[in-house]
Amino acid sequence: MFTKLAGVAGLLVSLAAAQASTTQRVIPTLSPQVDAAPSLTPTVYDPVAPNAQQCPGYTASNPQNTSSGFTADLTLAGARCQAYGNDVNDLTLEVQYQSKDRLNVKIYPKHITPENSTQYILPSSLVMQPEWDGKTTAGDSDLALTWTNEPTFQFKITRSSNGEELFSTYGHVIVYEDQFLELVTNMVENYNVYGLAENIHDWRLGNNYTQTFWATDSGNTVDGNVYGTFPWYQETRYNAGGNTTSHGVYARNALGQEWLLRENNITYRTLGGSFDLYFLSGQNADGSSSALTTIQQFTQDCVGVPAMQQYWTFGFHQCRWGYENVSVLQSVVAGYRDANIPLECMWNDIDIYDLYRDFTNDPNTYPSPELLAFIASLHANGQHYVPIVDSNIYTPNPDNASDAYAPYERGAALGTFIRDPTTGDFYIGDNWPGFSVWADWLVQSSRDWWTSELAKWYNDTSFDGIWIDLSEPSSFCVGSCGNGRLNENPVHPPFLLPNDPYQANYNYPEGFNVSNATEAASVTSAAASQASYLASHTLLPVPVTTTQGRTEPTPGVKNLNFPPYVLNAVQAGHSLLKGTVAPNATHNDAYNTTEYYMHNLFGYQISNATYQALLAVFPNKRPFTVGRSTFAGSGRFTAHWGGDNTSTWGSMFLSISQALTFMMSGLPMFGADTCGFSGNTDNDLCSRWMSLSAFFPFYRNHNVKATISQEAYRWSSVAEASRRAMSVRYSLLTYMYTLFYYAHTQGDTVMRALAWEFPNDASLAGTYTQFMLGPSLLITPVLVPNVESANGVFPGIGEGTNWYDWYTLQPVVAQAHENVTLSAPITHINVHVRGGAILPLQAPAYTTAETRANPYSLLVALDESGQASGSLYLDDGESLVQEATKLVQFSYTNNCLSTTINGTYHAAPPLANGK
Ligand code: MIG
Repeated sequence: MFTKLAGVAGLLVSLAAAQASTTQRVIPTLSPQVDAAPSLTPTVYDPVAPNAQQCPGYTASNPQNTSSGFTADLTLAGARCQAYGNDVNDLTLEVQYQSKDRLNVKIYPKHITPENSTQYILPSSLVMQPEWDGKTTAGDSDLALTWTNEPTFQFKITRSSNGEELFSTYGHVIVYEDQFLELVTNMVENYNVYGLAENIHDWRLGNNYTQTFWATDSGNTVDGNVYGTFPWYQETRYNAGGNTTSHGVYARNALGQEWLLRENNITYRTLGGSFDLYFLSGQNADGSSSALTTIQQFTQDCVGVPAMQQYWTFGFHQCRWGYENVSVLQSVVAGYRDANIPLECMWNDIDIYDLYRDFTNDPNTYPSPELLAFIASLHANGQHYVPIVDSNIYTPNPDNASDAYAPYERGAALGTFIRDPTTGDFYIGDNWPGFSVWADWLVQSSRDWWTSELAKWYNDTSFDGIWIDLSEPSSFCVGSCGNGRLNENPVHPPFLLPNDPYQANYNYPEGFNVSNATEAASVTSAAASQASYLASHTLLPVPVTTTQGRTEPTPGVKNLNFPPYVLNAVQAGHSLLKGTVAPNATHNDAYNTTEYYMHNLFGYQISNATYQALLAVFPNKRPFTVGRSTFAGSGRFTAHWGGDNTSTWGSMFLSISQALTFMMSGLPMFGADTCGFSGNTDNDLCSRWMSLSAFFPFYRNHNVKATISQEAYRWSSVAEASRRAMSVRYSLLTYMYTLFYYAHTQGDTVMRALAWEFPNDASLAGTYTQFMLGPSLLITPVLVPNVESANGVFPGIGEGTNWYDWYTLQPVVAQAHENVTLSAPITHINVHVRGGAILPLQAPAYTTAETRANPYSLLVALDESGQASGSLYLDDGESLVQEATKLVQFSYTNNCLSTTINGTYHAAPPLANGK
């Protein structure tokens, strides 16, 4: 309470000080004019946009059987329609029964070589490409493809066993142009579709939703494109007779794209590339199908299983933008220790840098000897340290010898940065340090340079992992704005900073006016006075924006920066140029591949490069890297945080949905900025959020600069809620770790939707107010302000499932589908254990290492027939390749506990007792 009050008072004081000064502050040196891009009308909202379904479609001919399926020619069945690009006349269709549960349909230009390509076909060297298993044929597939030429080429995918139609373009044409692909599938009424991460949206996507994929740095825009691209969805059908079925569709294409979920159909559109569709049957050996099996088929077979994480990474992480110097870090570490709230890892944001430049430490506030001593003290206490690395590389002022920046010089000598096609020289955008360049991950020299820069920095900053930011990649101007202007460097970002005068943040969570009426009133009046000042003063020149009509397709020409199809992208003006490296920027590979094709992969590649770099710094240690922009398959290299959310109840709620979509996308090491990033948090929200995130795999509190502090010890109830939730989490660390083992070895999920665990209960189809951790724990969080209870259901009751309260071990008494009101005082989060589970536990301690050294105990929660089972995975917690592991399988039946042990890894702590 008092700290929060002081925080608000601080803002008021700084506003008063700012208002007292009559001189206007220095305007950023890089004018926002360079950020002006024409404003476009998104095609989905453009009343005069062409309807590509009026294109002629294709005719299939010359079908040829292959050992795994068949191929055919597709020929444009009429005049070019030039909807959003130049129609490609001749295509190849390739149908492959790749495995029993996976069918692949590829459509790509017939006359294509890398050199003359009018399309960029995503190579397997960049993104895993599922292949034929060498034995499956149409005859033994779960899936069947049928096609017709009446009136043009259409195909459908059905389930072999019962003819259930899973995907069908019947009634629609296929459109294939150099900058536009379109395909429409019919859908059942009121379909249940999930996935298409990354989105900030209800978990069940619904049938009135457009998912745009174009990686962008613009916060957690609800319903907009955000940081990541996972072009895959899973569909569930609650058929009559309680027979629920599930299947999945993965469209392997990295270009800017849009998925239009509409009543009775889904339209899939990309800005080019090829159709590379994988249909997943979701089928189990007994012929039934399920969401969890579909997810496994996607993760294991299509994009690759997620990286196994080091044990310590499951501890609690504290971060903030605005930790000014090493002693502030020290005081935060001490604050946690004094409050006895476990702190596993301390983070640094861009405050650490000298002039915002990667791989540097500010000599005044973060002098290396002091920082190294601080990190050594963390390590001595079993704690860890992770700093940020931004995706941009500062380009020094050539006219100022003292501005030299060695990481740039070394990269430039290798010619390793993305290029500006108009000059042939490096593409120079802008970011925190000023005019900047970006590494070209398509060339090996870039990746080697990255490894060596990180290794050098390690000498000054003995990190345990790396946080990769701004990997969309983010640029603060439009185009290669530094061309001819490098002598102005270092330019200041073309916007005001969170702690600049008149930029005070007066946002508080919903309900703050109820719980903190007096403070809320002063905040409101301070906000009004700031707003009225801003209304009559222009602090920054406003970018001049013009409106541009959509471009027309032109034979022989591809317009990369302004493709004829306009994505509904969230940046101002819907421009693809805004906020990032322009699509026409080129790479240094043999084909001078453009960013148009690579854009959505920058984050995937920088995470991959960082993974390799960490392996070089720490041989045979599982790399810990947390990235912002991700693509299907990124889970093999990186963890992910949810990006710039807000300190609101709505944002906290949506973090559950965001998490579930990542769980089903092969990237389970996910967590959201706990207590909220932008805006001020409050006691109520932060207590609930610290409790909620304790059940997310990646557990980190992070906060923007210049809002009130939100470390868990700042309020007594947040501190107590955190201690309690963490004691549950740390007791169960080995359960979480075992879940990761199954994710890593067989594509299992870690957090789980209730619908996945209870597939026959249609009432759970959209539920994300509650979720499960693995198969055995049910979490029922408080998601609204100023209440003392939480509502939830106990799935499976009446159908053989029973539940126990985690804290009291008392059985739950509830009716099937009953919306139960559970007591939830501010420091309490409801956790229930599913009957039938055996959970290995350890007494929680301050760090994961201390916890891991404690004796084990077992929680045996009997099901209705008096049985239970569970497992425990053990290894050294850090090696990429383990010398020995151990998997213990527990089972309890007839009043007798038995174990099966595989592997020889020796864990020192004994099994102490059970309950
Ligand atoms: O332009 O490094 O999402 O977590 O604190 C903002 C400052 C850059 C964005 C990240 C956020 C981080 C912030 N960064």
